[in-house]
Amino acid sequence: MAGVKKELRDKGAVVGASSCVRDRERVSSSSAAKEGRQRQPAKQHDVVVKANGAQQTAQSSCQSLDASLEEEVKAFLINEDELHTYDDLTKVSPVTPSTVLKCLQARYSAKVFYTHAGCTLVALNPFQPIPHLYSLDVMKEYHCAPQPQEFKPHIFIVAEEAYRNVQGQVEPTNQSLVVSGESGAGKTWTSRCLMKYYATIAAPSSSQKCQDTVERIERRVLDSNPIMEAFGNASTLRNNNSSRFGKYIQLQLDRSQLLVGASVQTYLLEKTRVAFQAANERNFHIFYQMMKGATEEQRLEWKMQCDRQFNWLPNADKTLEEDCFQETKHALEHLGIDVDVQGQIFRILAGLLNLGNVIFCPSDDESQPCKLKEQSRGFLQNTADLLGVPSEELEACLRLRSLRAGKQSVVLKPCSQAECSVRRDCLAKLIYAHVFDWLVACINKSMCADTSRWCNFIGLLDVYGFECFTSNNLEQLCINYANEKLQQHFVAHYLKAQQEDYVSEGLAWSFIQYQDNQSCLDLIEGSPAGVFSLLNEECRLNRPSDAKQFRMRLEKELSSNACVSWDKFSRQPDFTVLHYAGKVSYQIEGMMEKNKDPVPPELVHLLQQSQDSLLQSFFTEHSTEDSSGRGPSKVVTVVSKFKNSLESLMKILHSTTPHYTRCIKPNPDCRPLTFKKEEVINQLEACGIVETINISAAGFPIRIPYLCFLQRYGLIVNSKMFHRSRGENGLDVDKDTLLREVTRILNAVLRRHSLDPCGDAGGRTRSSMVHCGRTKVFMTHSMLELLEGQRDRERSSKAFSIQCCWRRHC
Ligand code: AOV
Ligand code: MG
Repeated sequence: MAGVKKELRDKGAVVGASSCVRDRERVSSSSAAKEGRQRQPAKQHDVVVKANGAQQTAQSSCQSLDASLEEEVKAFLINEDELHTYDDLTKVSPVTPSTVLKCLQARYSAKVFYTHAGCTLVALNPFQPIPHLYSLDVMKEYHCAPQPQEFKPHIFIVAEEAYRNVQGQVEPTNQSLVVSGESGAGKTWTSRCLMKYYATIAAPSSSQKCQDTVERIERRVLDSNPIMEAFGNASTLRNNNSSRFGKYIQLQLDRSQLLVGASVQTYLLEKTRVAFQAANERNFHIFYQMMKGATEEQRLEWKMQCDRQFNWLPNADKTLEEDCFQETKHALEHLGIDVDVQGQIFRILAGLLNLGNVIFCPSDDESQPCKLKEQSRGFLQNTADLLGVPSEELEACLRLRSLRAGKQSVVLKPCSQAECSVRRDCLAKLIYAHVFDWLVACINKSMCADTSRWCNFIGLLDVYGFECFTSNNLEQLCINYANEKLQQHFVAHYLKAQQEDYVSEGLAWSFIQYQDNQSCLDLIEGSPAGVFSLLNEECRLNRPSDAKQFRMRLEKELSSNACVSWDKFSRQPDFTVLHYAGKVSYQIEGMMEKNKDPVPPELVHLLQQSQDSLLQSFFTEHSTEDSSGRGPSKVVTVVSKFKNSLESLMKILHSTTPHYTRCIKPNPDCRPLTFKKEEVINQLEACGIVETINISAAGFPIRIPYLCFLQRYGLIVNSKMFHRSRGENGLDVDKDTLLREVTRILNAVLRRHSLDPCGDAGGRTRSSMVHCGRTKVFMTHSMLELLEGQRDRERSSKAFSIQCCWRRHC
């Protein structure tokens, strides 16, 4: 079937670019038996799409469910023992949030974690390792199957479909696997599985020459995970291994579909975490890994003795699986970062931990800069030693601000206690962000193949999931904005596009209501009145930021948008956004500063003098152009940068064929095998799963232009037009004639399968399997299979008669 789809696609047909290849069920009873599945009820939404008047003759008038099937549906719904057998939520009937929920719950109890939802795969997080679910044998099984869609739903079906989609194209068609879901739902886990899958199945066999290089690449690709997770993930209230950055990995494939390289693009690391961790949360894993995994010698060198308490290392006693220093070190080594360079990185990070213990206290004399707490002096010295800078200069940078007085002279102004702490935190964030970016650059250098070696890619998107804490600030606004963008991409791609195509093709469509999140996006990114633009404007004014004033401004400018609300009684100025996934209140205090993210030039200057060659290289003139904070024209705010990077990501996503996986977190406490209905239904509704199911169930994933249809299937009725259309002069007939011929072919096939074109037979009416639009034939996969089967039979019988004729001649 993959080959057929490829051929059709080359001719401009849309052949289930989505993964909704699930309605092939009733065509062959043998395949149902093979799957060991029960015969499932026909789709309730067979009745949703109706042909317009002009094409009514070519359509079936039978739109209702077969009575006996209806009985079956009812019986099915009552018989809850069977619920877990439904592999595709589009087959649950009727599709309502409650039936979908029941089905998912039944499957979860039966330890079945994947379920199709039309064009989307729903993945429920088991919160415990499931032995054998992702083993090498399972991978091979899905990869080698002629039709993996017929196997149990699995993330490997999505992976395999994307892989075959790339393979089948004449024109390169890149693929994207978009994994979404809220924090802790299982996105990163799923991305890891996908990477393992491709690193396994896209590897060349041992007999191939390039084995050495490719094996190295596979290993590097996989090794990028523990590194990025160690430096970019942390334990939050929602997830012990929460991604604090977004990533899009492109797996580069050569002409033979082999993995030859990869590149990774990251999005907005939550660097504030290095200097601030909310109650019961932790810093990035790497710090804990160092603390737990260092040898005595290293501890001494890094000034991280066991009895030391570090302010920026809270909850160090929590034991997490993520604390695996050895694995991180091995991965770094495999990516070409040798032990010496690793030592440099760890020294820098140890410097940051020591910096966190540098505390200031107000000076007795107001004209004097505030002082260092006495206990902090040792930590300041440690920091200076580890960062390779003179401790007096480090102290001066933290306590004194230089101001230009006239053209030449510079005046040093003492900083307040609060300002000193801000400068300290800023230094830590600045350094950590550079370490992270440098690592990503190293990973890319080590994995990326030369452009001449690869021609297609499969992209894996794993961003931080939707978040709502008791206190939310700019970080959450950015994270949730990213999720809104992805939701819009999903809505635009599947829901809108499907419906609009039906309408433009003249098929009347009873529109299914779906939640469009455009107004929420307008609220955040709209210009000139949107939270981001107003925030930027406020930051440009270069005056001390006032949260209350800004809150008033927001209210004045944005109150017409229904997605924002204001709590007049809140103690802190805030605003509440109604996101597609729920309401979130954002604190305004501190938002402006975070958006400006100013870097005192003295800090950059200090680091440029560092004796540590690695640290110094991060701050060469060239690499600090944008971050030095010199001159207002150069300052690009955090939200502007983030918005731009997301726009580039969206452009890439739009240029690829997307495949969606929705991860669902079945309970808020990450407890194994615990299914909380309330929690699940909120996520299903928020991400539009129910609407997706409705549309997919009612829809026709395959669309073939008439001429292309005639050229492929005309031989079934020995059409004269078919022969002409394939001849040198092509075919020159009007649309109506073409439509009549197409209808003739469809009727012939349906009759041969005892499916009355104008009536109801065998539970499937023609109208539920195929429709003729203005320029294309719309059909289900079942119909495609019937046509293909018939075409094959015609071709072999013709080949047989030619052979006989040839033998007679001989
Ligand atoms: P996330 O990526 O969606 O959250 P993760 O992928 O980190 O969530 O998953 C959270 C935890 O759930 C993991 O650490 C595993 O313990 C468990 N888990 C997820 N999927 C599976 C699975 N298929 N089998 C077994 N355990 C699983 V965030 O990054 O916070 O948005 O920012
Ligand atoms: Mg994650």
